[in-house]
Amino acid sequence: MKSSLGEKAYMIIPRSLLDHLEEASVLAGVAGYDIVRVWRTRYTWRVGRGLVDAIAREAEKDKPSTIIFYGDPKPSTVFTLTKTMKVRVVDRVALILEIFAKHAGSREALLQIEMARIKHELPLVREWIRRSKLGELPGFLGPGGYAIDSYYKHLTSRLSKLRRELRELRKVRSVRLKARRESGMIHVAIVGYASAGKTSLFNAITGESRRVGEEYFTTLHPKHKAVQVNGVKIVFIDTVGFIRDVPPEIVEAFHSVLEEIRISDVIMFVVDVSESDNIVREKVAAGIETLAKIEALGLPMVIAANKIDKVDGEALDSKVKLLESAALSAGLKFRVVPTSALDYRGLKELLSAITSIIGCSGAREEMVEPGGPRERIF
Ligand SMILES: Nc1nc2c(ncn2[C@@H]2O[C@H](COP(=O)(O)OP(=O)(O)OP(=O)(O)O)[C@@H](O)[C@H]2O)c(=O)[nH]1
Ligand SMILES: [Mg+2]
Repeated sequence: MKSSLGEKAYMIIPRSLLDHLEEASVLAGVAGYDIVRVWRTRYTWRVGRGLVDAIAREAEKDKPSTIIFYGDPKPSTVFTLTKTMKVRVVDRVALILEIFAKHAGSREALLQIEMARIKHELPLVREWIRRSKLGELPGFLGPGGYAIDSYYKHLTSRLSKLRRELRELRKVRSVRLKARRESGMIHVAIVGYASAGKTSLFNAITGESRRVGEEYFTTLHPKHKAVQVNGVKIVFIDTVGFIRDVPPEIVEAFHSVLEEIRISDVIMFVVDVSESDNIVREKVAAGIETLAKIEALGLPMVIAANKIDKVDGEALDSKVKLLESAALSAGLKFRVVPTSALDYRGLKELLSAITSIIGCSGAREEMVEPGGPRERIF
């Protein structure tokens, strides 16, 4: 994604992740970078000497402010790139955390993201300290050995302070969550890969008008809205999108949102079925993996096979089969419902599936009542 206002950046992408180049560029764009050149590398964790020199030569002309290494470079690789190029180096985790930091919607989210960023930075700072002891520290990037030592101490003490503050905030939240459980209302967490159409479905069901968009991470803070379905009050929760290979730092940064998912009664898993079989398979696997990490896989799940307005009948059948087999092999209790948030197809069936999967409606599927203000939907 190009933006004339973005910071000029280079992207280094490992060959094994070339299929993800578009996703990487979208994320870079959302984080505010304008990618002026893309470099391929053989490894996900390092860059060969020849490539470093080639990049450095071009960087003399282009003068990028940042290099995004869309992989998991070792601290020593980041050190080498920074030292040779004299620019900031951002890896995949740091890039995603930058986006999250820009959009954090609550104090808790902000503190969690800061904590994740510090934890991610510590190994890099340790590498700088190690190199400074070896006398390799370049003078151009500011601090000498002593300054780096004290920066490290600053980070670790900030980390303890953040831990304390988050512990307090969690106490407040657990009181709120307990009240939520005692309210007796059914909570449905809308989850799924970034851009699958979670917010569009949330809006269609609840009559809200939250922002939707093609770019990833349009939604970063959750929103609750209650609607009446089959005489049952159901609270829908719109959440942040998943992405593949979510690193533990990022899962942790979203502890508060993910906990909301974990204590829900039903998971509504939105999948964009207009994409290729391979992409659908990969994104479903990424979603299942994230749900497993947050211990939410045991919950009943309704899978919304979304964007069917872009899929023909035969292709849809095979997509539904694909979703069913992925859910079966993950051992889920699930139902698949084809939907379109665009023309509202399948929404009535989606709501019926939700109420029946938790035993609220039994065979009364035809009795779905109007939900939010947009009564025409149902
Ligand atoms: N054709 C079609 N487009 C859809 C449908 N649902 C969503 N979209 C489009 O897909 C894009 C992403 O929709 P969102 O609702 O923002 O997706 P999201 O899952 O909430 O995305 P994030 O919050 O970024 O994770 C938008 O451009 C929507 O207009 C659908 O059923 N059909
Ligand atoms: Mg959204």
